[in-house]
This record gives sequence, structure tokens and C-alpha cells, in this order.
Amino acid sequence: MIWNEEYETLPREALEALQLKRLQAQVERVYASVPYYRGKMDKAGVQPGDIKALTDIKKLPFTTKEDLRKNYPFGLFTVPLERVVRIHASSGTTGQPTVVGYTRRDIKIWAELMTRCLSAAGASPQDIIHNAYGYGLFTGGLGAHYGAENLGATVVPVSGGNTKRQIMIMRDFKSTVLLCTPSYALNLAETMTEMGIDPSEMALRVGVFGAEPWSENMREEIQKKLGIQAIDIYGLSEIIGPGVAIECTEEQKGLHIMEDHFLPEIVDRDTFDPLPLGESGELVFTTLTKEAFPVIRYRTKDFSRIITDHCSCGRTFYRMEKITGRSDDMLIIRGVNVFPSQIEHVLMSIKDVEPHYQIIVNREGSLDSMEVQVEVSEDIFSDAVKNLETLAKQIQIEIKDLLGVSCKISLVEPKTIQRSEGKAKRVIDNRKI
Ligand code: DLL
Repeated sequence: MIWNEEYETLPREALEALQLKRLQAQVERVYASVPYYRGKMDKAGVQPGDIKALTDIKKLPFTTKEDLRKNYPFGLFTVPLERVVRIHASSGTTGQPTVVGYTRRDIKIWAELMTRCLSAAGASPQDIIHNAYGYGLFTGGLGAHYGAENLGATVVPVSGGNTKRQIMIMRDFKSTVLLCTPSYALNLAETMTEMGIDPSEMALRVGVFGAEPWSENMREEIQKKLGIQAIDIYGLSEIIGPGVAIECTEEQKGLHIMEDHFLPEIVDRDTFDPLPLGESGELVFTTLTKEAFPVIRYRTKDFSRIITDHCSCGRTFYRMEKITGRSDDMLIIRGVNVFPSQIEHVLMSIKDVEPHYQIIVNREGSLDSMEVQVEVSEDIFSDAVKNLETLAKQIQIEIKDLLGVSCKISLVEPKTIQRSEGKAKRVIDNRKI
């Protein structure tokens, strides 16, 4: 169901007029109230009055994680703290968290956007929503919670962890919608089997999964194991949290971007030059209605492509292709660019390989080496050593064919790779230590 028909089906021309009006106001706002933004714009020789068309956005400087870091914790807020009703933060790899703030109106808009998402995923007030995204500084738990309540569904705010208890609750409460990371969904499926519970005993119908990259093969695996429809949801703290884009149940192909609140761009991965919509590159977002923490041309580091085709669900918002990787996920192994998602793609297409893996990178002397540890099914593991060797060799060849790098494959016993309770840790890079 389309939650907000008026906005979600706006004809392109009307949508663009609205976007321009909102963009102009947002640029005025940051210029007037944040010295850092004003300084950057002055340096680039651009004033708020120069934004006369949507394409003028190109004149504005990008905002990066580094800008946020320099202004830690509240330096980019455009309102005094007395108007900020909520803070969230995401833990970066550098240790210093990225801090974001929301006014009462920001929270209201966020709830509406999450409601639209849940609605696009097929949820309604009749549903019992099991929310296993972490509650706390992470935006997943509370972001989804407010949207689910606003929808009028019954929310079970279970948060992350204590997997067996979660399964009992899910079964006894007859939860119909599951919200968590895709890696945790697999963990739940596996734990159900361990507990002797057949997933078909559950009332689950649909899952809304995001916060980390996952391949199409992983989607199939989840859908098969849990017997549900798995919908992809995208978002990031810097923009608002979950609720920036969602797949619709009708197509499950590309995620509709909430374009009345966020303006997407695609830029070249290396030069950051703007690319025409339809080409692959790094996603850049400008918030259009945020009060406490607006961001102008935020470089997400996520790679995608914008799909401008008409969608059968009736929404007019452009879609972004499922995220294919992140620039800071990229490993450079002996000069070759390797994305964990490519390795996942190979692994998931091979029979008898479980969807649990970890990539370990080492440097021996001046040479990088990559090991992929991957779990195999119980049957295969107890098979003859020769069969295991053949399987390892097959994985190695397929990875070499796709990526052009050789790696060591270690087939490990079922349940030896640590299970995720939130975002999965796929890579251990020992080179930096
Ligand atoms: O992960 C917000 C969120 C919560 C989204 C719950 C969806 C569901 P951060 O912790 O700031 O926010 O991490 C944002 O996670 O830049 C992407 O790299 C990645 N990410 C989020 N959703 C997806 C997705 C939340 N559907 C970062 N597919 C983003 C791939 C995703 N990557």
C-alpha cells in the first residue's frame, strides 16, 4: 500500500518544483546558521542565491565524513541544543562517532518516512512487528520503532541479542513482520533449526532488512530458509537513519528514494564529477527538509545506480539499485580492487557452501595474501577429504575468474564463524595493525 499517495506519486515536474523550493531553503538555512558551511561555500564562490535550478546543486561543495569529524560533536547543527530532542551516533572505523541530531519535526518526518517504507513492504496496522534492530545510539531500532508505531502496527521492541529468547517471543506473539540486519535474519533461521523449530511454525510473512550490504543470492537464501519475502531497506545516520529508500513488494527491484525529502546524485567514484542518472557511481544525498542536521551533498561512499524507469507499484520516486559496495569496504589485494560483495556473490552461487564467511587479509613481507574462510554444510564436512579439496579448488577458481586474484580457501566446520547480532563483520584486515 502507498502510505502517502499525495507525495509518493507526485508527477516528476511537481516533484522537481518542490525539490527546488526545499533545496533553496535548505541551502539558505545552512549558510545562515553554520559558519563551517558558510566558509566552505564562500571559498567555492557560491551563495544561496546562485541556486536557481536543481542542476545548480553542482556548484555546492560536497560534505564528507571528514567534515563531520572536524565539527564533532554538534558543530554542524543549525539549531540550538534546546530545540534538539534526540541524538544518535554511528561508530566509525576511526573510533570517533558521527553525531546527528533531530528536532521534534525531524523525528515526525522520520517516522512518516519509516511508515511509508513499512507500508511499501506490505505491513499494515494488523501486523505484529518484531523489531530486532539495535535500540540505542544506532538509528535502526528507534528509527524503525517510531515508523511502526505511526503505522499503527503492534511493535515488539526486542532490540538485538539473546537470539533464542527472540525466537520464542516471535513464535508465541505470532509476529508477522521481522526487522533486522540480513545477517541476523540468517542467524535467526539457523538458531530456529537448532532449537528444533521449523520456520513454517512462525507467522512471519515479510522481513525488512538493511544496514549492511547483502547480495541477491543472500536474499534468496533468507527467503527460502525463513519462508518470507525479504525486502531491502536503505539509510544512513548522516541523512536520517533507516527510511531513505525502500523496495516495494510489487517489484523487489531497486529501492524507491524518498525524493521529496532527499535529493540523490551519482558521482564518479574517483573524480567525484557528477554523472548522468543511470550510470553507476557513488551516491550523494542532500537533505531537503532537515532542521537540526541538514547535510548538503553528502558523499555516502556507497555505490549504486539510479533507475528512472516507471515502477508498477505506482510510486513516481526514482529507485536506487541495491548497493553493490562501499569505497571503504574495498580491499586492494596486490593492486587489485576487491569488494567483499563480489566474494559473497561467488560463495552463494556454490552448492554446499553456507552463507557464513570471513575474509582475512595479511601481509607477508611486502606481499598481500587473502584467505576466505567459509563454512560448508554438515554433510560435506563429514565427507571424504578429497571432496573438500575439490570444493575448495572450485571456489578458488571462481574467485580467481571473477576478480583476478588468487586466494586461499579454508573450509571450516559448520557454526565456527561468529554469528552477527547486528552488522556482520566480514573482513579482518591484519595489514593495518
Ligand atoms: O545502518 C541505518 C539503517 C538502519 C539502515 C536499519 C537500514 C536499516 P549507519 O549505521 O549510519 O545507518 O550505516 C549506514 O550502512 O552508508 C551503507 O554503507 C550501509 N547500509 C545501510 N543500509 C544498507 C542496505 C544505518 N540496504 C551505512 N544495503 C550505509 C547496503 C546498507 N548497505
